[in-house]
Amino acid sequence: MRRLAIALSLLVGTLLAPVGHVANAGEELLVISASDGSVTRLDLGDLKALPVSEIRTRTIWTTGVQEFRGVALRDLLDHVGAASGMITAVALNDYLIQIPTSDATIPGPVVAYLHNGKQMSVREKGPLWVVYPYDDNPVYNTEEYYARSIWQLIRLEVPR
Ligand SMILES: Nc1nc2c(c(=O)[nH]1)N[C@H]1C(S)=C(S)[C@@H](COP(=O)(O)O)O[C@H]1N2
Ligand SMILES: [Mo]
Repeated sequence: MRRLAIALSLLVGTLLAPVGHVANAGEELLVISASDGSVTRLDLGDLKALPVSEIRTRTIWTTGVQEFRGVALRDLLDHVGAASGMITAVALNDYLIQIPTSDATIPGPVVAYLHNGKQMSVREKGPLWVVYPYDDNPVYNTEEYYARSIWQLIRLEVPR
C-alpha cells in the first residue's frame, strides 16, 4: 500500500509539474492602490465575487479561440471607486504599463483569472492576465494594446 501511495504521488507530481502552482482561494492576487492612499487587496474569492465577464477570442499568444473568464476592468475600477485618468499596471516581473481608464468599457478588457476554464500558473501567464477582446475590435490588434495585455498582473495603481 505504501509503495502504491508513493508511486501514485510521484505520478501525480509528474503530471502536475508542468502546470505549476495555482492560487488558493485566499491567496492575495491583486493589490489596487489609489492615488488618495486607499489600498484594496483582493484574493481569488474576492475577484470571483465581483461581476463575471467572459471573452471568447483568439490572441497572438495562443492558438485557436480561447475563453477567458474574470472581472471586467470597468467593474474592477468601479469596485474601488476609481476616477478617470491613467492606471499603472504592474506585473510579477516588474513589467509595467499605463492603461487609460477610457479602455475600461463593457465589452472591453477583462482581468482574467480563468483561461479555458482553468486557473493559470505563473508559467501560464497567471494568475491574472489582462485580456482584450482582440477579435471584436481591430484597434485591439495593435502593439499598443498588446503592451497593455499584461500577464502575471499583481498591482494596479488607479486615480481616485
Ligand atoms: N507580464 C508581462 N506582460 C507583458 C509584457 C511583459 O514583459 N511582461 N510585455 C508586453 C508587451 S510590451 C507586449 S508587445 C506583449 C508582448 O508579447 P510577446 O512577448 O509575446 O511578444 O506583451 C505585453 N505584456
Ligand atoms: Mo511591446
